[in-house]
Amino acid sequence: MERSMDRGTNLAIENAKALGLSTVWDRYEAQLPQCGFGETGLCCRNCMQGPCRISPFEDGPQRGVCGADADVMVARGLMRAVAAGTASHGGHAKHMAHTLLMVAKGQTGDYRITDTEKLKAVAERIGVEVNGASIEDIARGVALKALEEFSEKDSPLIWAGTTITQGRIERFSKLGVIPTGIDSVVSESMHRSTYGVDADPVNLLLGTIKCALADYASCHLATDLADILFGTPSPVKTAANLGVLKTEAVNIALHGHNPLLSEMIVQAAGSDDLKIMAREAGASEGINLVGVCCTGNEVMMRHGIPMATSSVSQESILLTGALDAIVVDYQCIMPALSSIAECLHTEIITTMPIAKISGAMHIEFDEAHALEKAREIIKAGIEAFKKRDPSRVKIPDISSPAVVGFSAEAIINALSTINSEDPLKPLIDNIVEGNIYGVCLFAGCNTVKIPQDRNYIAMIKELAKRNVLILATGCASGAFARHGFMSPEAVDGYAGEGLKTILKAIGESAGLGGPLPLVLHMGSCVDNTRAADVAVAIANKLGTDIDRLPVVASAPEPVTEKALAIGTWAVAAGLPTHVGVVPPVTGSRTVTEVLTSSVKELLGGWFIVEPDPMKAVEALYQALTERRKALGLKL
Ligand code: SF4
Ligand code: MSK
Repeated sequence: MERSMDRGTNLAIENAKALGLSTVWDRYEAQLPQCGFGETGLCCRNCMQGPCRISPFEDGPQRGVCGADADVMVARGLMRAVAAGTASHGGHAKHMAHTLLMVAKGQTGDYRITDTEKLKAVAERIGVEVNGASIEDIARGVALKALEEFSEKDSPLIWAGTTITQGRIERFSKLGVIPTGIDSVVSESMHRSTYGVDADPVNLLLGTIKCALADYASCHLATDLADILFGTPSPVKTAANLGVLKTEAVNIALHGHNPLLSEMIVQAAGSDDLKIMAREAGASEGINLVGVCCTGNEVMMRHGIPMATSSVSQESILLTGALDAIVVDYQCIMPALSSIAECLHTEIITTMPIAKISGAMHIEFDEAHALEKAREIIKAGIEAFKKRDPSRVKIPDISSPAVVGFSAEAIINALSTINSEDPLKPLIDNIVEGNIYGVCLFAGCNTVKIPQDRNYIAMIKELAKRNVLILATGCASGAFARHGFMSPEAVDGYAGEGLKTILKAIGESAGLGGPLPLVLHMGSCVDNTRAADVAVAIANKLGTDIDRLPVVASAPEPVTEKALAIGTWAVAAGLPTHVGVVPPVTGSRTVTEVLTSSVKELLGGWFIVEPDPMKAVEALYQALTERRKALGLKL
């Protein structure tokens, strides 16, 4: 089976073969055929009377030992997956909030408030007094309110209630799915899906939506606090693919999710003594930082650090033989990195007490001494460089230029160069006229189950040709950036006439010296809420709700439980949401029917499950057309 559409990844796979090493694709093939019960969600291990399996055929068992049927089993499994995704984003967000509180209390000298305007805007939105208060007091107020979001309260989550439309709030209230605590809803989801609690599939699905809305709140919170601490992104030039590694530099990859760690490493890498140390070790070009996955997105959009690769191909960067260290925090880090590193000189450096990998070096990160720890990590990279075997270095000469960093604020700024009084007007006018037929947010991962990037490439070519404006986050951004779709140059090659005209007009008026890129990079996975902010602003301005706008979402190659959580809140927000891998729900007719059809009546959004990229384009385009028709817009 074809493994990747990325030439850089394919060359790295060749290196793996030559070295006798296995990659994620070999391990996937060794798993085939995968278990049909697991694939359809018909396997339960929620108690020790199991594992129980339900036969998809009539002649086998139709209930587990406790009596749970297929619908209950599948709905409970989905709820647990969404709870795990929410716990991950929640952990990330809580980490940010604790650090912001440390900054406000003066307990760390290494972090500071970078974007005071955003701090004030968030404070005002969530009801923290700004007038007459010092920056530290405002930061303390915001951090404390953020931390309060995690435990059970007697009021809705502020980060959900203050960032969505009134229409959504009313729908969620009617359905009883408004979350009142991020950690508490995760805990509630684990409780109600355990042995002998909730046995009503529809009730379980409503609980899953409630949990996903807590995921939305934690993502939004994480994005807000990252901007406050490290700055709100604005467009910056960079490059992507394995060719961003340098033979003559100490190459250090930043992988994982939370910018709290990577920002400090970026800062430390700029210090003269470490640069000299790298040169003295023989690296004439000093220290070269590159990004992977969502940490890669965070440092790419704030500092222009190039993106080497993304999720499924994370081993490839080691297989170049030129990576000296890879430093990780948490989420989406394959344990396999450590086995690959055993045969190469690369130092795998874990940093979080909750995310160690056996065989890796552990340098525990500590926000009170963040810069010192970052320097220690870089020094470990320089030491590893000394052990590099030059005869094994094979860096594919492949990289694509990209312009990244389109936060909601950056988009509004660019639009305000056309209409400073009413920045959204040019965007709305072009949607009305059909120059922009609709908007599609691409999110999510790469998976072994689809040749890497195949769906992204096929879908963007077709959607851009049909004048759909493309936004991207997470590893979707990595895919587009590695293939050159995140560059202004791609506009002429792929955009339809209407889209081309508007991207050129905005780019030139915003002083970018050319069009906006074909894909607007909005950041990491938690930054999907940046796209939601734009949709909410448009809906509010038009006095309507998100479920009426010609906006859709797609995760064409999803992997993680986090992707399921995000997909579920995208549906709850009212978006037709495509997934290109069939999630483990097809064992239940009820669950499948609710998610792909009847949820539309309740929330306006629904899941489109379609592995074929061209059929997915047709389904998304049809959804955009239906909405344009309903609004009376030009077709
Ligand atoms: Fe089997 Fe029910 Fe236990 Fe699940 S909870 S393992 S279905 S007995
Ligand atoms: S890193 S969740 S593989 S997008 Fe956010 Fe990429 Fe998916 Fe992880």
